[in-house]
Amino acid sequence: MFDTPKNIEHWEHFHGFPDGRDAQVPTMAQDVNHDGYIDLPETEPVSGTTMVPLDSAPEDMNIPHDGYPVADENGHYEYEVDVPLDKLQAKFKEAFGSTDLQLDKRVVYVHGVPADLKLPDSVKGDVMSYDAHTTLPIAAGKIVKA
Ligand SMILES: [Cu+2]
Repeated sequence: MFDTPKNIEHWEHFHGFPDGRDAQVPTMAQDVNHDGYIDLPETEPVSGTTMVPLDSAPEDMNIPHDGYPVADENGHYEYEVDVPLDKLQAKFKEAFGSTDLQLDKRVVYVHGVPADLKLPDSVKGDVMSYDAHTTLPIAAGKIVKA
């Protein structure tokens, strides 16, 4: 990733619908409260729910924690991890009732703006002890088969 907010951790996951609906990337149409931000709750109608973290151990499916990549001074980071697919599928089944990840129906989100960025109160997205600064989407992309 290039040009992300620098020196902070960036949560990233694939999001999707457990029922297999084809998730889409958000557009400005998702800014339903017209505050200029597409926050996490506003993404859900088109992109579904948070499913699998792209963190240090995706197979653990541990979403709210500090195991995500951290951008450097230039807002750059690289992320690559080998995932034991059998473990991920077992965990995915616990959460969503199927071992089928349906990657072609999912959308990848990257999140995270600096904690000192002033956000309007209308921006939502608290997850456990993390607030909207951590969960605010900064990028989204549809997964396509290479
Ligand atoms: Cu996410």
